[in-house]
Amino acid sequence: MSNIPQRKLTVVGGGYVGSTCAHLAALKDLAREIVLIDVVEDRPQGIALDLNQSAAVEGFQSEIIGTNDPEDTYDSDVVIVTAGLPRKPGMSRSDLLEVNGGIVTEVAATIRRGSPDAVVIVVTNPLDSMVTLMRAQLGFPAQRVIGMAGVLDSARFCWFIAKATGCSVQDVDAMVLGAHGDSMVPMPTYCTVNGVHLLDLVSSDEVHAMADRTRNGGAEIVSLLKTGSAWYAPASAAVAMAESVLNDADRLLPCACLLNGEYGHEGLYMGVPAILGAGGVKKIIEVPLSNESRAALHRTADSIATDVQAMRDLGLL
Ligand code: TXD
Repeated sequence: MSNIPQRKLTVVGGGYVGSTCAHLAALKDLAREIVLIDVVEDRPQGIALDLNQSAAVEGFQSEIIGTNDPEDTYDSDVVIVTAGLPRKPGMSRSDLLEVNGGIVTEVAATIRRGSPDAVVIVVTNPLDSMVTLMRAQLGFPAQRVIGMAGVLDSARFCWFIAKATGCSVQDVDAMVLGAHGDSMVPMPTYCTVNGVHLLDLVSSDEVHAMADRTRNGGAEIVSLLKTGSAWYAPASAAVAMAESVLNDADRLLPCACLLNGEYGHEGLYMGVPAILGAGGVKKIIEVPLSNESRAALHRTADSIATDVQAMRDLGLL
């Protein structure tokens, strides 16, 4: 008899990110049932069988259910949405707007109908636009519709800091706010290695180089892979958010949240530090900003607003 909590997690999209989310969630025994749904026939069923057959070796008790039937996702506590096309080399995230907008609209209809109390974590790109669209289509309270980007972008920054300082990545804390795109805002003044300030460890030129590499982190992997985009770190980031919600862990994580005056913006989704627990976003944390970071956050907000307007022009919103 399973002794893990009676909870249901759905992962929409059984591609690279989605199947890795299901795997990580199972390894953490995050939910009794982990539903993996995709439109491609038999694929999620095959992945689920493969994952379930790893349970005997890994010792997890979650059961993965692979399906093409939206009804199997009903009554989910948390839904991670990864359905949609990834970037190809040379594409910007915004190039995915129209096609992924259609997919997100379709997925929202199923969630609204079958999982009206769920917390929804959007992963699909272009992230800030897709989470905006998801919220509009769902009509859920904003604290229950969150975008995943900041945890990933911060984790990338952490890795570069660990390499540059020669310190263990487990001691590195880094923060990246703003849009999930070229205008994202790495925050060096909030980066520490076990309390030691980053700028006391490396030169500001090195910090700028790492911040640039972080901004370009997704594209660097896209150009190496040739087809598709990153999936291991994105899945880790999405599952960390789901875990904080399902376990009511109150982790402070950078997430795309709907701003209501915070950071000088209203009605706009943007990456900001937030406390995530039962019910989703419990609180958005406002941190003091340098003039440079404030200006960069305004620029990032402008780029998100441009994409949101493009969705309106396409008739998606
Ligand atoms: O930081 C972030 N937010 C991101 C976002 C980091 C990495 C990847 N990011 C985006 O996630 C990426 O740009 C894509 O938009 C999504 C998914 O990336 P992934 O690499 O997993 O793409 P795949 O492997 O092509 O998988 C997408 C799956 C594929 O199996 C489709 O058949 C499925 O989505 N799909 C659907 N599933 C369910 N329902 C519908 N309607 C549907 N449409 C397509």
